[in-house]
Parts: sequence; structure tokens; C-alpha cells
Amino acid sequence: MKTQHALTRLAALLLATVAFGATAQDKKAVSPAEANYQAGGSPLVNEPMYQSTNPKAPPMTQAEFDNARKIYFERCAGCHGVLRKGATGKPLTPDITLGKGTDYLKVFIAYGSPAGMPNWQTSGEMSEKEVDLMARYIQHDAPTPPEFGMEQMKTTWKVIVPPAQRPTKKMNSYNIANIFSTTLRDTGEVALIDGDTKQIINIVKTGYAVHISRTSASGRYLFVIGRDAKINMIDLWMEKPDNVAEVRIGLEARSVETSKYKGYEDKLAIAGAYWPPQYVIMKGDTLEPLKIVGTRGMTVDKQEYHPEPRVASIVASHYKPEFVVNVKETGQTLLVDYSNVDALKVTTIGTARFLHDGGLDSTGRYFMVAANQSNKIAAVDLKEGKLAKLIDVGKIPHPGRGANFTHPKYGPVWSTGHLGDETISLIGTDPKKNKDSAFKVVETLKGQGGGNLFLKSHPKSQHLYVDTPLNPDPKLSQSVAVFDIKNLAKGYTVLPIAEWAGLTDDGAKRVVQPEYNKAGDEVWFAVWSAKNKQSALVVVDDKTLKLKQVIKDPRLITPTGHFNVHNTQHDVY
Ligand code: DHE
Repeated sequence: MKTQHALTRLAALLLATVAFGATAQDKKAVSPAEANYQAGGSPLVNEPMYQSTNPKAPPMTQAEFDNARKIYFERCAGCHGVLRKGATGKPLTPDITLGKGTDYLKVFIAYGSPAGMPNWQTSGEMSEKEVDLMARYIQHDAPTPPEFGMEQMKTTWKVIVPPAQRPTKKMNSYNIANIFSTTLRDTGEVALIDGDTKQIINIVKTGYAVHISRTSASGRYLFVIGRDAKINMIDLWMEKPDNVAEVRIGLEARSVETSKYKGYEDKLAIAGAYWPPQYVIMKGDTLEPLKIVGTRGMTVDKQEYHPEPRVASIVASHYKPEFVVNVKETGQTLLVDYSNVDALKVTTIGTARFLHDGGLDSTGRYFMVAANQSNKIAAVDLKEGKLAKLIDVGKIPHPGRGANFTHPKYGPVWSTGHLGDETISLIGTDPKKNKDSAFKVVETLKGQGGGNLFLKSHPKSQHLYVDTPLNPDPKLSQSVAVFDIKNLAKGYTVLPIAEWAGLTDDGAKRVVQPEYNKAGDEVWFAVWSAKNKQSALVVVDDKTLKLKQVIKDPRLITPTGHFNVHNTQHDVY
């Protein structure tokens, strides 16, 4: 029985690799952690969609179709795309799947593939019945979620406190530059925490699973965006900081930013959607949507049309009145000149697929963005408006916004860790004084292991902190590595952050995202447990690398990202 099982699996793997036309990129093994990271649930699961039955496909009842669609948007859309036309995973359209047939597809779904398809049935995540359901579902035409244009946006737009009724000066005694906005992922809230006293100021209702928080140029407003594309605008001058405006800019999204160029401070906001593929420019004081721009278009390499290129990271340039908008599936970085929203000028810079997260170098001139499935970092020159260099790095770079520091030998560097290996790539960013090192990997550090998501340093710190929340070994996912930037050859020190949190519940306790306070002498970490388990924030003294404080509160449910107002406002990282 065992041998038969092993043979079936082998056959399945061979078939799977050959039949879906493996490319160079496919040959790399993908860990379950990486696959699960990409396969995060999509809010599109709740959208009504028309069932288009394909007469050539195996029959399904309406109930079966709805159930399969739900599973698809919960588990599969993140990689295979909303329209199943392929994203970081393979296309699964009927022209391909019908020829394979149900039996073949069942094997593929059940056992996975070395190209990164998870083994849904043998891992216990799907039952045999569900695998059969999915094998039939993907032979039917993909249902298309609705578009989301100006009319729909306007119906979701609310100005809770109009600008004229807002305070004219700061009405509280908080040191607002040192407030932290912490995502409470599964409750659809952010916690505003006083960085000085470590007390919770307010728990603010937001969209579901807020992805990032960004501060306006003046430092007064905080913008957060949920996975469901709902933006909340929080006024930090209020006696108790809270929402003053909200809008939904699509059905699924990850990025929001505000105008930072001189003369445009706090004037505009922008957000990018995963679905529909579009970005939206809004008024900076009310979130009134002004302009929607679609991102459907051609890929940078094969110059093929892509029907759903998702908007990944967005950052505001300090050099020009421009937003830097990174389009994932096409591998195009757009410099959107917002000086005249009615006549938008967009510079399209071909970088590489699939663009994800990134940040500015220490001068703010270069935007360093990860093309994660290409294993590259693109350095985009925001002064000249062109690509400075494409740089090969490790496997699946994942910098967050990256970490800037001065390397003792190579001068200013920007660094990224990797989801797919244990390395940290240090890239020179100073073409003036350190020309030979500019836009090259000048040194590769070895961290604790793969599964890194974020790393951070600070101009006032001597340290570089690297997390590994997606490493399958709990010892690694519950701790962080710290490098002494003056003595990188010494290797790293491990800080047992989850252990320091002293949580009595068992569970994941993933340690995620180092974030400095304003002074740069403390580093905060989230200890992220399941919704029904206790979580915490752990504050480390940056000088001594000793535990400074643990913040626990029953309201701190599933904390993930946390953003210091000052550091986010000034792009200090
Ligand atoms: Fe993120 C940044 C997309 C999974 C926490 N994440 C980003 C950005 C993008 C993105 C495009 C850059 C935004 C910007 O700078 O404008 N993230 C995605 C996904 O598509 C992915 C892989 C799967 C998904 O379904 O969402 C994904 N991300 C996660 C997580 O599982 C994390 C750990 C928890 C969560 O919220 O689901 C997570 N992502 C974060 C955080 C940042 C982020 C904390 C901001 C980092 C920073 O320092 O700026």
C-alpha cells in the first residue's frame, strides 16, 4: 500500500511538472510557508459572481460551484489570479484544464508539485471531496468579480468629521510623533499606542486585516488600508485620535500613501488595489476619490497583455510631485506625476516581475523594490526618472521597506532579507562617493534561516534586526537575529522575543516586523498568535539588546505590522 502510495505521488509529481510546462522559475522548490504566505484569503470570497457553466466541463450544481468558488478565493486566487489567468502561479483556464481532465487535476491538487503548488489533500488542508470539487471547478470558465468604479467608490465614501469641524491645533498631550499604529489583523482594527508610556490610546475600527499604515507629510494624519480595500483616515490632533474619513477603493487592496513633495504636503492620497487592478488618487483631507487609473496592460519581459496586474507597493517621492506605483504582474514601476490630476503624466519604467514591497535608500533618491519571483531588486532613480539597475539577490527577496545603514567598508547600503533562503543582501546605494559599490551586492550575510519577512535599522542605531516569522522551525519563527553593523563578520545574536513575551498559551507566537521608536533607541516586535490566543508586543532596548517592556492587553488580538508615526512620516528605516 505504502509503495503504491509513493509511486502514485511520484507519478503525480512528474506529470505535474511536465504537464503545466515548467519554466526556469518553476524548478525552485517552494516551502509550504512561502506557498501559504502567498495564498492568503481574498475578500473577493464574499462578492456575488455569475456562474458561467462550460458545457464541456464536468457538471456542478450551483451549491457545488459556490462552495468551490469560496475555496478558490480563500486558498488559490493569491497565486493563480482572480481570473485564473496566472499570477505568481500557473494559469488555470479551461483551454488548459479541460484537456487535462478531472483525474489528472485531482492528483495535481492532492499532491502538489515541486514548482510550488501545495499538496492540499496530503497536508490535510482539503478533503478528497473538496479536491474533486476543485478539479471540476477549474474546468469551468472563471467567474469574474465586479468592477469598482467612481460610482461604487462614492457610495462607500464617508467624511465622518469634515475638515472645518476638526481641531485647529493638537488637542491632546500625546507625543504624536512617537505613536505606533499596530494592525490588529483579525479584528479589523488598529491599536494606537503611545510610544512613550506604552499605553493604548485608542482601538480604531478599520477595514479587515489592515496591511499598512502611512503617515501624512505633516505627521498629523494616519492612513490605513484593509485587505478589503477600505481606507481609514485618522486625525492624531483629536483629543482621542480617531477616524475622520473612510472610503473603499476596490474589493481587495494592500497599499496606501500620501503626497510628500514640497508644496503638496497632506494634499493628496493614493491607494492601489489588487482587484480591480487600479490605483486611485484622493483628496488628502477627505479621501474624496478624484481619479481612477487602471493598470491592465503589457508585461515588461514578454510584452504580453495581463488582465489583472495587481498594485503592490506605493511610495511618495521627495524629489518630485510623484507617486511611485509598482505593478506586480506586469513588472512596471509607474512614476505618477500628481501636479495636475486632470492631466496625469505617468512615466512607465520597465523593472521586473513580480513587484512586491520596497523602500527608499537613505537619501530618498532611489526606490529599491523587490521583484520577488525574479529574485531581483530594482533600483529606480527618482531624480532622473529611470531605472538605475536591476540587481540579482537571493531567493524571493522580501525587504518590507528594507534597512539602510552605513557599511564600515562600502558606505551607505540598503538591505533585504529573503523568504526563500537565509541570506541578507547588502546593496551599495551611493554612486557618488562609493561608485564601485553602487547598486551591487557588496556583502551577503547569513541569517538564522529562510522565512524572513522584515528587517530594520535606524540612523542612530548600531544594529540590524532580521525576523524569520515564516520559518517552519518555531525556534526561528519566535526569535530574531541582530547584527552589529560595525562588526558584521562576528555573526548575529539571537533574541528570544516570544519567550520574553511570557505568553502562557501555546500556538504560533510568530515574531514579526522590527520597528524603531522615534529616538531610535527601542525596537518593537509583534508576537503574533492566533485570534483565540494571547499575543503581545515586545520592546527591546537597542543599546543593551535586553528586554525593556512587554505590552499585553486583551484587546491586542493578532498584532502584525506596527508603524511609528515619525519614522513612517520621514521614511526612516
Ligand atoms: Fe504583506 C507590506 C502584499 C502577506 C504584513 N504586503 C506589503 C506590501 C504589499 C504586500 C504589496 C507593500 C505595501 C506598500 O509598501 O505600499 N502581503 C502582500 C501579499 O500579497 C501577501 C503575500 C499575501 C496576502 O494575501 O496578503 C502578503 N503581509 C502578508 C502577511 O501574511 C503579513 C505578515 C500579515 C498580514 O497582514 O496578512 C503581511 N505586509 C505586511 C506588513 C507590511 C506589508 C506588516 C508593511 C511592511 C513595512 O515595513 O512597510
